[in-house]
Amino acid sequence: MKRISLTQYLVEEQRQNNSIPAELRLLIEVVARACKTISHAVGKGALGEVLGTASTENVQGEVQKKLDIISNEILLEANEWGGHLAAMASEEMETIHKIPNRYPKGEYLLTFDPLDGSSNIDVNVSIGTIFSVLKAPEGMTEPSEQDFLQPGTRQVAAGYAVYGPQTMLVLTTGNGVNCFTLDREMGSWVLTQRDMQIPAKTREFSINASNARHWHPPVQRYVNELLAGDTGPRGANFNMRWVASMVADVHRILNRGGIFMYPADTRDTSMPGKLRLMYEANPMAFIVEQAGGVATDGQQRILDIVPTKLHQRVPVFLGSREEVEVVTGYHKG
Ligand code: AHM
Ligand code: MG
Repeated sequence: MKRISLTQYLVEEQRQNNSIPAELRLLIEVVARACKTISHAVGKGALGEVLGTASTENVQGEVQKKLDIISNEILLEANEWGGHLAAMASEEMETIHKIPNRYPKGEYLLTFDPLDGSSNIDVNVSIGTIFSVLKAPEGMTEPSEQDFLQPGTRQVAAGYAVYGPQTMLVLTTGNGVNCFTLDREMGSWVLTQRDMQIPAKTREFSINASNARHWHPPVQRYVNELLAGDTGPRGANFNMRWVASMVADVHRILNRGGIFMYPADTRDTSMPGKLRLMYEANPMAFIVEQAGGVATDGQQRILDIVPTKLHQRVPVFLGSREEVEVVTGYHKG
């Protein structure tokens, strides 16, 4: 079988669809290379002294893991010097990171969750990196946080890497979703799945059920109906899976369907859900829609939300079209 590398895919995509100009290709390749480095560190585990907790907290008040910090550094360093970016923003940094003056600046903005699924790092369960690419607003001279606050519909690329039994990179530039597997011996990304499609129907759902008592009525109703199985109102049995790494749950859904939910709940109204819009919900929503799925916050399409804060949180319902429509309908009703 002829192997198609990430570089060849990006070059051919530009030739055919004019959708990946050279600077964007460079950006994607640099992010992919950084993910390779992170994958290597993840794979070393205790041998690389990368496991365990650092003595710091991030802007969300979460204790940082050593790998959170290492992965953030790897992405920053890899992306600083190429001339393709104006600034970056990360789950692990309170404010935006401007490209230092010693390097040329480009027209793109990059946001990322450097190491998603932090609670799984030390127990050798799949984790990942999520990223989103925006264009800097026309005429921007000095990048500010405000320049990042664009709705997800403006993303020009998004993707995630999952560090599991295999390391994979799933990418969209707005023309479908493709998956690349890391050939660890050769050190190259090889195209292994073209045009991924999420089945519209599913019998599998994904939610952290330990929060059930805090859920709002539409989520209670929806999940209770699924749990009632073939004698309940849905007339079918549903299976449940929760990895607690969004990358791994979304990756499963891309491959065999399913619905992923991280709703807002009654605990803290200032915290609508757990996941962050700019570098978790938006890139995943872009990928899911490009694969024929749906992503909402219960009320509206995630990609239409106009962000007001860099680290804004949103409720997330995404995956197979029919199920996301049911639970979104319950919210609207
Ligand atoms: P993180 O970015 O700090 O790792 O948090 C996000 C993760 C998601 O990957 C996952 O879906 C969720 O948090 C799991 O949350 P919980 O621990 O409530 O199950
Ligand atoms: Mg995360």
